[in-house]
Amino acid sequence: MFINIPSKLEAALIERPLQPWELDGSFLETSTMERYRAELTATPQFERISATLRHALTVEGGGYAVLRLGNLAEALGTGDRFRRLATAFAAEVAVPFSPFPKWPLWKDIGVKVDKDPGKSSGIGYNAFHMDLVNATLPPDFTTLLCVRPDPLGGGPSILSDAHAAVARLSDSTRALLAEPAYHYGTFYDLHGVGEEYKPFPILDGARTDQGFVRFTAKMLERSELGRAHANAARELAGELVRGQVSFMLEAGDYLIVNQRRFLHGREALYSGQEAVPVIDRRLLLQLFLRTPGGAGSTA
Ligand SMILES: O=C(O)CCC(=O)C(=O)O
Ligand SMILES: [Fe+2]
Repeated sequence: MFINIPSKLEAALIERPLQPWELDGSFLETSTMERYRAELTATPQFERISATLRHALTVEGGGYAVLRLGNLAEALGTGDRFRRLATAFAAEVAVPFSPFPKWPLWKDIGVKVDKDPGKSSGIGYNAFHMDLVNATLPPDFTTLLCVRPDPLGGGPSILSDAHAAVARLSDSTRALLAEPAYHYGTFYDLHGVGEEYKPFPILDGARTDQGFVRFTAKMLERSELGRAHANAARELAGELVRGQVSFMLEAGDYLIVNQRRFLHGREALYSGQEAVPVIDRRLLLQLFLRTPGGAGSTA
């Protein structure tokens, strides 16, 4: 689901700089959200685009969207003015927050050639996952703002409908996935996402069309799992790949993913990243959102 910004709205957004944001702990302050909303509601068609965005993220079968902010990035640069606008769009969906006390609201995801290639900012295949999978209250939405795509042309994003993938599995596989037999990663000094969840079930049981599918295919390689549970998780990983869509994020594209619906990942960057100067490498900015009053609310 790609959402273009009408040129009249682009022109109005370029003319109307937003004020810096304020934080209340790790969450965007309510007064900032109200101020941004009041400013942008006065621009032509903003409310229509905002409604289109929310619809794409919550409609049956939906769960992700790409706002095409490339012309705005070109006009404003990718510094504060542009980030405030992206923050204002994000705030139309839910409350922006940073779970990492040491990071600003937007976290850089660059390219590190010596990191585990399959992890965030690595150069390899970043397998299907949800962000903060081992927290009791993962962010409702994860968002990625593309500042620079891979100059060598690699790294398309991948998305897959998690509940559709689960629905294609057998009852016995689903029963294994509903057992608290899975674990992944470390949990240290995180805000606004609850407690460490270890071990966790991938499925919440009851209904398959709601709630998180608490999954990361990275655990297949990096966590020690029992054989039957690992096989069930591997089957789910296979179905996610079978149902995937993939597309390249361009400069200024803003991908928003409803973590209760879709899982995300990224294909490998093109080989030869070592030869690309750090300042020219792919760069994304990541921001998380919390639905106020939702199951995950801590505000
Ligand atoms: O690099 C990407 O496109 C995805 C990164 C990602 O999913 C993450 O860091 O959690
Ligand atoms: Fe991610």
